[in-house]
Amino acid sequence: AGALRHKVLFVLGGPGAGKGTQCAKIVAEYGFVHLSAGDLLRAERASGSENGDMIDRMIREGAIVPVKVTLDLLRKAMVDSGRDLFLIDGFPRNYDNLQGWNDEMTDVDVAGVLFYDCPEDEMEKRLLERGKTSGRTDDNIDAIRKRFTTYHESTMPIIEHFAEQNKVFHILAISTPDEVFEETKKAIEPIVQ
Ligand code: UP5
Ligand code: MG
Repeated sequence: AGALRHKVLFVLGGPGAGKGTQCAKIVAEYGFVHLSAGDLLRAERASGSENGDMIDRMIREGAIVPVKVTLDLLRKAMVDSGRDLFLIDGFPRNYDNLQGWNDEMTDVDVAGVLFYDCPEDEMEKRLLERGKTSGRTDDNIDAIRKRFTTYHESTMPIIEHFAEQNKVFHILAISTPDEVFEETKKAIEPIVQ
C-alpha cells in the first residue's frame, strides 16, 4: 500500500444539516474529492457484501457501523481516487470512529472540521420533505428521531473534541444553500491557499 500523503477536511453536522449539499458546491469550486461515509456504506449494502445486512440494520436504526467497515471503505476510495485532497462527509461520528481513524490513518493530515450547525426542527423538515422521494430507509420520522439522538449523544462530543484543538469551522446552516456556501468559502479559502 505505502504511505498516503493525503489531506482531509472532516464535514460534520446533524442529519439533514446540508453536509452533502455543501460538499457538492465545494467540489465544484475547489479541487476536493467528496467521500460521504454514508454513501459508501449504502453502496456497500447494495453490493451484496457480507456486511450488507448489518449495515442495513444500523442505518435503519440510526446507529453507527463499526469503524473497521467504514474505514476500509474510506481508505479504498481514497487510494482508488488517485487524488490527495478529500472531504470526508459524515465521519467520524463517535469515539470508536475517531480512535479507528487515529490508529489507522496516521499518514493522513486532518486540516480541520467543517461543522454545519442547524436547528433540529429545520433538519426534521428537510428530511421529511426529502423522504417523499429519496428512497432512503432512514428518511422517516422514527428513524430521523433515532438519528438525532445518536447525533447528540455520540457525534456532538467528537465535534467538541476537535473544537478543543481549534480545528472546527462553525457554519450556521439555516439560510439558503448559496448563503451557507458563502460562509463555507471563508473556511475553505485559507486551507486551499
Ligand atoms: N437542504 C440542504 N441544504 C439546505 C438549505 N440550506 N436550505 C434548505 N434545504 C437544504 O440535505 C438534506 C436535505 O436538505 C436535502 O433535501 C437538501 O436538498 C436540503 P443534505 O445535503 O443531504 O444533508 P446531509 O447533512 O448530507 O444529510 P444526510 O441525511 O446525508 O445526513 P446523515 O448524517 O443523517 O446521513 P449519512 O448519509 O451521513 O449517514 C446515514 C447513516 O449511515 C447514519 O445514520 C449511520 O447509520 C450510517 N453511518 C455510519 O454508520 N458511519 C458513518 O461513518 C457514516 C454513516
Ligand atoms: Mg449526506
